Amino acid sequence: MKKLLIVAVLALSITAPLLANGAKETTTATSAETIVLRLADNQPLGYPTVLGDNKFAELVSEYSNGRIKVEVYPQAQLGDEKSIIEQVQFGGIDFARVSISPLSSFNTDLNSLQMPYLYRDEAHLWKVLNGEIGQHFLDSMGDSGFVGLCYFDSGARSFYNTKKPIYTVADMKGLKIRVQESDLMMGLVSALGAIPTPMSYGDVYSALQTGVIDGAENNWPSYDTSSHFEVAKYYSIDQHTRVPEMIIASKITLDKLSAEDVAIIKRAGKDCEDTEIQAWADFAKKSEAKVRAAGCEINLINSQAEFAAAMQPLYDTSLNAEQKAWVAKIRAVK
Ligand code: GTR
Repeated sequence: MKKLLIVAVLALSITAPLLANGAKETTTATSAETIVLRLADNQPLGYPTVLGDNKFAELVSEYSNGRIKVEVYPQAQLGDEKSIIEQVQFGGIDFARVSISPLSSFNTDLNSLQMPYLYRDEAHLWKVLNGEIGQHFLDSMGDSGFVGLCYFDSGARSFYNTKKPIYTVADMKGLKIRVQESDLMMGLVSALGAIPTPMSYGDVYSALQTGVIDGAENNWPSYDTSSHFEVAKYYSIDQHTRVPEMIIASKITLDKLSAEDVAIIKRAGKDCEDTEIQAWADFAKKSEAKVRAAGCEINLINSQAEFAAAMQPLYDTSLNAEQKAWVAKIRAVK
């Protein structure tokens, strides 16, 4: 009897680590097979994307009658954004909510969706993402080992720094600006005469504090929740990019599931978008009010046209012919 127990325990400890990465299946005598999957996000609890992730998990559970459980790991618990993406690619993590900037290192076609001053406004962005173009880019993730499930809002990004307000392109000259790990973002900052420094999000606060960098760029909610506003108080609204975010699934994970379960996951992905978009609108307003009340010096740049003109060469240098054609299609959406 004792021997049997030991064998059982041993068997469990051998199979558990194998199953811990990717689809984890637990079977009990009475319940049907339960599938446990993990979703990573580098934003904190309560952040709009994490609320969207939680909705996704809730819907997956609801649509599968509790058979599929998605565990959400916020706050970069499973690693920084780049390493999360790599882990999803290799099936070590099942899902991640990520910005498409670092994701574009894995699928450069995504650059077409995040070019500077590409969208006329938020409404234009959502018309593109919710239409055929958006679907095309979700589907295009397959070649790099992902399945794109849905888009989340992340507003518009602007520059902030520790030194001075930015009004003109000349004001950017020589500033060391942290960028996400993305060639496009490197090029964008260089085009303004500043010095791009790629760095993971979690390292930016201390780099600003110690003067390793002079500034960075982000939307209101990230400027707020990262506490970067405490150490870089000049926020200059130039809104150079609107960078959609995505929930991606690991192709390796989804390939292990039944067609029915994949359909459940895709449906939950689509259906959780609205929760995040709603939460984003509220949160962005609150974050802006919070950083203003904290004494940040916030200004509008003099002319978006001047910034757009400086970045225009990127449309020639960082896109291939096919990607340029997608940009033209995006612009044509009315
Ligand atoms: C945020 C985004 C994060 C991360 C971060 C960054 O807006 O939600 O996923 O990409 O920006 O600048 O690294």
